[in-house]
Amino acid sequence: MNEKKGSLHPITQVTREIYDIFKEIGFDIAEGPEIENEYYNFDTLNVPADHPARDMWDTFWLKPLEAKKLLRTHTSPVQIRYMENHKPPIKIIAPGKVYRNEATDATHEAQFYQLEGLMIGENISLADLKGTLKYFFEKFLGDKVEIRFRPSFFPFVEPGVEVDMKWKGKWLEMGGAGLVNPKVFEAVGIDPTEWQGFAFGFGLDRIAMLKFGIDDVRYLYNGDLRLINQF
Ligand code: YSA
Repeated sequence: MNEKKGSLHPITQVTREIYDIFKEIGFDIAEGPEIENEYYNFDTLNVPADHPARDMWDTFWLKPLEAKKLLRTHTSPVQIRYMENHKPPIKIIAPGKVYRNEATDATHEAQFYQLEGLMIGENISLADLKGTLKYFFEKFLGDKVEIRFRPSFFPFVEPGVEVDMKWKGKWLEMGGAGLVNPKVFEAVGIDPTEWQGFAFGFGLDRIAMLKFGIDDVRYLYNGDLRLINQF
C-alpha cells in the first residue's frame, strides 16, 4: 500500500537538524520546565524586581499570583538550572517552547520556540561566539553567511549584542547574545575570574521560517495540513 504516513512538523525537523550540527562540535542538549518561577526566569538572570528590563518580556503569570509562577518567557532559565548542576567547562544548547503575553503578527506568536546556547570555558571571547554562530548558520543553511553584532542590552550578559545575519542581501535579526555577566556566574557559584562564557538565544520559528521560506509564523501553529504536509 502506498498510504502517506504524514510528516514531521517543520519545527521538529529544524530542531533535529540543529541537534546534529551542535553535537558534532561537542555541545550537549539541556532541557528545563515550561512552568518556571520568577527566580529562574528573572532573578538569577540579573533582572531585579521592578527593573524596567523586566518589561522586555510580557509575562503570563499563573494563579495564585503569590506563588510567583509563570510560563517561561525565554529559554535562558535553562542556562541557570544547568550551571547549578554542572561544573564548567560547559557546552549546551537548549531548544524549547516559550510564552509571551503579546499580540500576534507575521513574526510574533504568543507561543513560540527559542534556541538557547551556552558555552563556558577559559578565555572565551566574543570571537568564539561569532565563530560558533557562523559555523552553525553555514552548516544549517548550506551557504556562506555573514554575521553582524549590534550592541544591545540583556541584563544577563555584558557586553550584550543583537545578532543579525545577512540572508539574500538583507540583514535579518536572529536573536540576542553576549558574554555571560559575572553576576550570573556568582548567582550559580561559578568563579568569574576563572571562567568566561558566551550565551545566545534565537527565535527557532524564525530560523525555520528562513530555512523553509515560510513568511508568517502563525502558519506553523494553525494546524493546516496543507502547510505541514509540504515538509
Ligand atoms: C540574549 C542573550 C543571551 O545571553 C541569551 C539569550 C538571549 C535572548 C533573550 N533571552 C531573549 O529572549 N531575547 S528576545 O526577547 O529578543 O527574544 C529572542 C528572539 O526570540 C528574538 O530575536 C526573536 O527571534 C524571537 N522572538 C521574540 N519574541 C517572539 C519571537 N519569535 C516569535 N514570536 C515572538 N513573539
